[in-house]
Amino acid sequence: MRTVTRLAGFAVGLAAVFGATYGIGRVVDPAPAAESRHDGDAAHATGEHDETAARLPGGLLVSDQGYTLEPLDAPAGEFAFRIAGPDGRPVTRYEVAHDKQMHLIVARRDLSGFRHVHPELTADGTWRVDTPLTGPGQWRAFADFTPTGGEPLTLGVDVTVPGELTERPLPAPATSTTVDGYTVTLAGTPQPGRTSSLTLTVSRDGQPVTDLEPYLGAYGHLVALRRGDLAYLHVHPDGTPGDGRTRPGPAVTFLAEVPSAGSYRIYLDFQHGGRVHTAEFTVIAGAAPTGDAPTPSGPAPTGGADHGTPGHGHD
Ligand SMILES: [Cu+2]
Repeated sequence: MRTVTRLAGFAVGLAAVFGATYGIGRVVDPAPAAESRHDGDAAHATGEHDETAARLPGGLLVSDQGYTLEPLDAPAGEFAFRIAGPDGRPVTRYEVAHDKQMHLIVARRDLSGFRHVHPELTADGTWRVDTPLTGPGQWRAFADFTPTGGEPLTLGVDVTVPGELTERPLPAPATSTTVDGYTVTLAGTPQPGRTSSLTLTVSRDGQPVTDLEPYLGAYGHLVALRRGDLAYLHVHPDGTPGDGRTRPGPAVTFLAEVPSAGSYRIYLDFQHGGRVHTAEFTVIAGAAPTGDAPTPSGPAPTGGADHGTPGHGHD
């Protein structure tokens, strides 16, 4: 067990360095396809790394603004990490954002297995949580936090869980899915470079759900991960519970801006019946918008898994 843990930790280090370089290269390089032969030059082609980091989407860097995400050896069944601060010591003081000092989001690199959990902080600056890594594979862990005296940050690190790996294909884009007996529909398509409205509507047994419960200070939380590099976006709803205008469902509207065209997996956390549920969608940013009207959304190849009926989802 110890050996496995150490090996996994070593792999984490390698992946983290690679991930950071890759993220910088992607953004600095104006023409990735044409320039890809010059990988070796990309890292030192510019002295603007700080500016570059400021423009990057969240979650691509393991270390930013002096703060570094460090996974730690942990007993089986537990995930542990710390945030090293600019002085190299573990950070022990954090601001509360959305009811928590630390939001830990994990997903496999194939965008399956998403979990959003809240670790416990111990006095020495170690964060611990029952492991959300639910099976073998290459995982990305995102720590979303605000250190006291610092800016909000999302740092990301790769974590390998040994075992037989089954790569899951990204599900086809869809505007409806089901989870735990709820049907969730999505209206709106994110467009790169500008704010787009995404409205998610929750129903159960054909009835709109009008008594969503606040979860972390909102009726919904939306995380989007970009296919290919898992760039991270955390989007909050337009309106908060108790503001006099925001209703507890069935619709929750988010204002999202994605950093580029491409495929994204979006994850909606909402609470009802005392439990948190997560509805997942694949969306293609930059595609023709899907309006509020239930128009057929183009050719939409659904791989035969969807029968084309509203409200029908799978998995
Ligand atoms: Cu959270």
